[in-house]
Amino acid sequence: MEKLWRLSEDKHSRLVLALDLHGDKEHVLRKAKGLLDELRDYVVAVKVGYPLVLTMGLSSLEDLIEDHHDDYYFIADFKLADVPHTNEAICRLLKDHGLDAVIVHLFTMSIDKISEIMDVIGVLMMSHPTAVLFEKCFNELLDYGLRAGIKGVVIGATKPQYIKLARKVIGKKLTIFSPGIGPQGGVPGQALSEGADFEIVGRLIVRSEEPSREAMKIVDAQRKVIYG
Ligand code: O7M
Repeated sequence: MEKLWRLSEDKHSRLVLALDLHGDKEHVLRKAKGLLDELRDYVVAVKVGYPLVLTMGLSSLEDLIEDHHDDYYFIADFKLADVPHTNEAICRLLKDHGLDAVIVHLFTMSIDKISEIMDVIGVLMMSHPTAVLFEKCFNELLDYGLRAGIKGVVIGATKPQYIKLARKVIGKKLTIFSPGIGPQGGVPGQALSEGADFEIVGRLIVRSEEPSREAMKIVDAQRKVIYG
């Protein structure tokens, strides 16, 4: 994850944008491009998922990534959960389309080879209240992820006790990404103070009238935690 950490150090930011846009295709194309043009001083990585890709199409996404390849680390959030050879085929295609990292589920125990293709981030603890199976399997999922060569994990900002626990177990071995800030209840900077490395933020920024002002406020809160 050298690219991610290099961008983070250059920008003094730990902000990952969840580019969760859908609706009218032309509007989404304009909005996505506008946000990436506007947020490059504050946002380090961009997470793209099904709503965006199913709206804009893969070739438009490829163009967007090509235009901003040096500004952001691009994360494909398709939460892969297939058999090994299908996961591998998907990752090769994602890599060919310019993505830097992929988010996968760990419980299928089918991701061993994909860490050779691109950076892999495993879902360890989801942010919604009913994600109780993750709590039951926390240690096993983390242990498998480490053995499979993942580089990062996702732990919801709404579950701070698991951020703390994971950090204690893994030390500096993995990068922790934490979503669930704003509408889901997390407060900017709080997950970092519990031990997370990056905060994933969607609606707070993409639905704001002033996205760069919102991003700046979040990064200010993060800087207070990181630099004091
Ligand atoms: O800031 P929000 O709530 O608008 O968006 C949060 C983003 O993080 C959105 O893209 C979700 O799909 C994602 N997310 C969670 O909200 N909770 C999780 O537990 C996991 C994710 C995620 O990104 O998983 C990889």
